[in-house]
Amino acid sequence: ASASIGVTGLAVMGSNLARNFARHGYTVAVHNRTPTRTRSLIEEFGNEGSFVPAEKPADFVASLERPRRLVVMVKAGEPTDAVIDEFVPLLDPGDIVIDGGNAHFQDTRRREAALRERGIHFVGTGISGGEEGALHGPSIMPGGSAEAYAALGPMLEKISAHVDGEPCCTHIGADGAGHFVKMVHNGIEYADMQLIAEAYDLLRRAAGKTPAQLAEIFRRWNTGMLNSYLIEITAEVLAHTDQDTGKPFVDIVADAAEQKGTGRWTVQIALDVGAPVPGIAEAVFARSLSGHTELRAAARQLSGPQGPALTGADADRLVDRVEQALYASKIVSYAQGWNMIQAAADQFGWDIDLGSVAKIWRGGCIIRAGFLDEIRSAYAANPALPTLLADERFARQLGEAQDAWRAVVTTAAQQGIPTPGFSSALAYYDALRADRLPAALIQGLRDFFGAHTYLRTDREGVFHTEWSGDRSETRK
Ligand code: NBP
Repeated sequence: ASASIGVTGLAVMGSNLARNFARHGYTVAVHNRTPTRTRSLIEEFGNEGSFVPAEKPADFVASLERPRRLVVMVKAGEPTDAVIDEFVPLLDPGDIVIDGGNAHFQDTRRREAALRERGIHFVGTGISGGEEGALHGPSIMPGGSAEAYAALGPMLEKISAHVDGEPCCTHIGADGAGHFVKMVHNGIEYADMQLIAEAYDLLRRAAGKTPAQLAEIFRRWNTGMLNSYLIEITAEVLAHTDQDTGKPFVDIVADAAEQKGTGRWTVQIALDVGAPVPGIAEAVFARSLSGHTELRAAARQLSGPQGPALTGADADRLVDRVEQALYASKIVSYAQGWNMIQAAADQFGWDIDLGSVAKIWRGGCIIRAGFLDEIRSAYAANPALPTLLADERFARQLGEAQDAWRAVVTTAAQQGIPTPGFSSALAYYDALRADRLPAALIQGLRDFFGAHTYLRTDREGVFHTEWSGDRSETRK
């Protein structure tokens, strides 16, 4: 046995991760169901470090030092179960199976429990950053036992991205915590992209900016409070010209956004854990709506507002306002994501350090941004912060942005341009800060038609009004 770690599943993610380990000086055992992938990894990149290729699972396992560390990097779902079933009989108590795929956290909890019975550690690990991240340093979110992390964490930390000398990898919490946090990362990524798309749409249609001008605007924004990877690549995509037609690239791409499922999971599971994430939900539904070409075709003749687009100083003012609205809405969607992580941690008994989640997303992952340092500081100042919106600094920034934010939502409505992300974020902000919500009326209606009862503001107890009788109130 000579390899410190093994990777099975050598499609783009697995082979890049294996190369990343090898480039950091680890001897890496490599295996893939179809051996041609293993061979081509060795042929193309074998000289980058020390690899031990194996075609048979038994040889692969035999080449690993103990405790064995075995990274599974295959398609999530049934393929992951198939690989676990194939390898587990070859392993011994104390060995560590790491699932780096995009698993559903409930699958991870199930697998962790099953392997724990056999004395084998299962580390469900979120990995973000796409193929480039896997090769050059991703953000890594491992779940599982503290004991497994002690034997594995230093290696993962070494190959992760680093910001200010700190690794973008930390032990998230027990069983499914790592995959849960990775899922919320992807949900926030959906929300970020939706807000960026709304900013683009509004400035293009309401302020008449061209894709080339917008590329410049996003480039400028990337030097300010919005500084982030997604803003940076937005400028790149908007500046790109289609080589065939000479048109802006953004104009030749079909306007139906696809999704692989982690955004949808985030929303489904948010409902299960009782965490309101309307910003992420709007982003998932906006993608879904964009793909419904039959609905869009049927509704195309519906009338819209007549008003002309903004010009001159008005258009430029809208640019500045949209920057503010984008930032404020971003704070709101991150607050929703963190709130969801906290809700799940309470429900599943995970001891998650909310500040360290921000810390490990500062580099490597798709939502990496300077802004995450501020989230980290907010939790450092108050680890029990109930919502990011209550942090003094964020509260001040939201207060400063709100006039521009409201003007943007107004302009969008007047111009007939959909901005579900901006609008819903503003509604969330206004709902949280409201003294009274109309939920009181909803409770009254529920009691009227279904005797669902209500609580009172002034007295303990559960009450019902005899709506169909004398309207007297009884305590239940
Ligand atoms: P894919 O998700 O396309 O999976 C391909 C790999 O799974 C191949 O190695 C394939 O082996 C193997 N595999 C399958 Br499919 N069924 C198998 C089975 N029954 N038994 C054994 N192996 C099986 O690869 P990927 O895009 O590299 O992603 C790997 C994981 O990383 C996924 O879970 C993905 O969600 C996650 N992820 C991807 C990204 C990204 O940017 N692509 C980012 C973060 C996480 P074969 O060669 O024999 O067919």
